[in-house]
Amino acid sequence: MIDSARLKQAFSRHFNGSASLFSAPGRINLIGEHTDYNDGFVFPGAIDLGISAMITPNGSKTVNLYAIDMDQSCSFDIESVTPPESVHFRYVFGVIREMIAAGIDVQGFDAVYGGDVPLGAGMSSSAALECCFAYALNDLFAQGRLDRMTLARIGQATEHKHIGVMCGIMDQFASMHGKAGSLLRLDCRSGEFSYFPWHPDGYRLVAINSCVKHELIGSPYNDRRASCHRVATLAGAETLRDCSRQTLELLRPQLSDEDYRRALYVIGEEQRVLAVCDALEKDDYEEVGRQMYLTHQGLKEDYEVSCDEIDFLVDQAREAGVSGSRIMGGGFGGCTINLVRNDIYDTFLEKVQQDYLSHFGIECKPIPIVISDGARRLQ
Ligand code: GAF
Repeated sequence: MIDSARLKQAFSRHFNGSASLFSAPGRINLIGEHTDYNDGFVFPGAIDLGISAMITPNGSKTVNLYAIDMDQSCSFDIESVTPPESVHFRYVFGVIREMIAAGIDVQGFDAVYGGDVPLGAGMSSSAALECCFAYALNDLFAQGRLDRMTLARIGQATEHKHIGVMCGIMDQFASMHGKAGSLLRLDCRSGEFSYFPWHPDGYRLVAINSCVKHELIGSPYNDRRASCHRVATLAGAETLRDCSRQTLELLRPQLSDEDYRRALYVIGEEQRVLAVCDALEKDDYEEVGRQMYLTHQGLKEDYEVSCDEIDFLVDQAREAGVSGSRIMGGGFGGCTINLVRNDIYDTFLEKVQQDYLSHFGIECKPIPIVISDGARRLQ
């Protein structure tokens, strides 16, 4: 997380008085990609990178924001329904609108914020920002009245209505419910979840940021969602959660090849999440890794959300004997998530960084994963 001394310094440069400190994390996802908006299962965990904010009510009707990482300021009236020009500030604007819609009497405030979760890397920097502000405003203006799931849904509604990304609930859910040392399995239909202690003896999780930026705003993510919806509707189901492989095969003559392959991936991914849960019960991390590679294959060939740089990183992992590797998050660049045996960890990371640089002329960045707590007040 960003150094709180840096936040405090920035706060006193821009505003007066003291403020409370809040933070919310980004996330990883072990398996269960693009299943959340299909009412399926996901397996995320919060990480030790995120967004922190110093916030104080200012007794007026004006919101004043300063984003450290961009060195940019923005002010707007709490009642304003005109979104700020900069997309970045629309996340906070959207959270405020959605909190007010949920009945919270949000008043003017001053805030300084920044973070260390890499932007556009598939680690949910935007969910961290939404959850940090949703948590803080709930604490400051509603005495914590809204529960964490409601706050997660406020973050999701912000994406839908103010950013234009029709995302599922996974990222905001993980940022709100994370627990140090545990992954979470969420049933996105019922909202039920359980914590899975994550102590893979002999293995480590590491993300590798390809440093190629994905852009979910615009159509590719929403197009995938629309494909899933078309197939589900044809199957007479609300979502693909209720569409079996057999039904998909029966419908195949009526589907475009693209829609067929999108649904094939999602239905397969549902099975893989359950297979990973079984493997974890037996501490069988080689099987967990095998399922991760299968997920990548599906995301690359059928869901088509990978890219050359990411495929290169996954191929390198396989060649080095890494137990599991796949693209993580929405796709179109970003990170791979890798399950690596301790004995090959250092040599793998050294070689993959060298090879990536000589192949693409870009540096990739390994990010060791530390499973951490969800959104919270720090001071
Ligand atoms: C993005 C979305 F925000 C999530 O809801 C999820 O669909 C993910 O892509 C893919 O699993 O992070």
